[in-house]
Amino acid sequence: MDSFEKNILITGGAGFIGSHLVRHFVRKYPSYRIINLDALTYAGNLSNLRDIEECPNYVFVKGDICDGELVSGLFRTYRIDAVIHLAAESHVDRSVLDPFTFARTNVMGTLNLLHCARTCWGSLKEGFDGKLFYHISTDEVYGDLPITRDTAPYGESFFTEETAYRPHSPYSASKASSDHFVRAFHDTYGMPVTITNCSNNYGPFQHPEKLIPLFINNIVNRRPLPVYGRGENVRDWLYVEDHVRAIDLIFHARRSGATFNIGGFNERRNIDVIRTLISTVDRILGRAEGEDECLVTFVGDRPGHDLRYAIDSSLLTGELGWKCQVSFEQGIEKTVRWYLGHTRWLEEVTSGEYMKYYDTMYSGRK
Ligand code: NAD
Ligand code: TDX
Repeated sequence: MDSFEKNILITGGAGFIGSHLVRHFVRKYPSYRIINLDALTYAGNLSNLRDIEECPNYVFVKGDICDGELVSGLFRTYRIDAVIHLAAESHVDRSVLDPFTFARTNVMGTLNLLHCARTCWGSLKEGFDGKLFYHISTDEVYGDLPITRDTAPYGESFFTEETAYRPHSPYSASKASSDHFVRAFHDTYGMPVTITNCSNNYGPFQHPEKLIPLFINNIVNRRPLPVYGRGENVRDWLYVEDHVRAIDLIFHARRSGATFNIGGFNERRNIDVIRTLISTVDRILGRAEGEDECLVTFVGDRPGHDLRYAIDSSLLTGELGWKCQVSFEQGIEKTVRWYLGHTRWLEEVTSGEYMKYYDTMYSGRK
């Protein structure tokens, strides 16, 4: 049990970013034991991690971050040294329909993890020495930015680590609240914490409720592409593996109390992202150029739709030397090819079939 150099609790490791992070840590750091705690909601899928599930430094636990007894038990059993907390309800549209679920998981779940960490670490001789609670958060906590130019970057202003919080959606309000709790545990109890606020991720294993995988799937199947409003909203896109490399660097930098913004300086209007997806899918499938442009369907806007996100990540690039390695063009090519090659995964996720499978296979498995 204690032969591992570090025991790291990663929450939400069966989700999109979490599964990339778990794989990265399990493979790159065989001396760390990774304990993946995930409730396997509709967004969690263990087939994202099939290639590492037999690794000796990997443990999966199906459970809810709101369950105090379970989480405290994990801290004791595995002598957790660090938490990288990703488990969350993550889809803005769902938060509009059901804000309570977002408050429960994102706010109360985070508070429960903090409380268990504090209680467990506080009872040790060494206290908080060598410990870290790292919270993975979003740029959406800062609200949105104006669009003042017609070409990228679409405005003069960017979110920095000093930007005041001004969340608009129930999702971003819940993430903002959880960030505040994490900082409160640092300021009040001296818990070593780090927070990162990242822009929109994309890549393999992202749930097809989100823009990029949803639209790839719809283009392939020639279904309408529901563009909210006029498609003029701007997002700052980052390939998921670049995010994971940033998390690795920041985790090991151990800057207690620090916040870093993570973004690719890669702003795109939604409509331009959609046109890139159409041309990429059509080219790879050998369809005539522009053939699927007719699928674009402008629909009613998302309530409270944030206009523009743009991250200034110069603190991270300057202080820790992080650099985005995958360009948007490369990332989209890899992502489209991945989804085209994983139609069974997409079918399982869209039909909910994977959840039935894991209910029987994994419930109670540790
Ligand atoms: P996701 O929805 O793909 O995955 C979330 C995971 O959390 C799922 O595996 C789910 O089963 C698990 N989960 C949900 N509720 C849980 C609970 N109560 N207990 C235990 N597990 C639970 O999300 P994602 O896109 O991978 O995002 C991961 C984290 O990164 C989130 O905290 C999100 O706010 C943050 N983030 C995401 C993005 C993005 O673009 N996707 C950008 C910045 C920050
Ligand atoms: O069908 C759609 N049509 C559409 O026009 C969908 C699903 C989205 N959109 C628009 C809304 C946004 O402007 O595309 C943009 C991206 O939408 P999402 O993929 O839902 O992402 P977003 O709302 O920007 O939030 C994402 O990035 C920040 C993640 O879901 C969050 O978890 C993360 O914190």
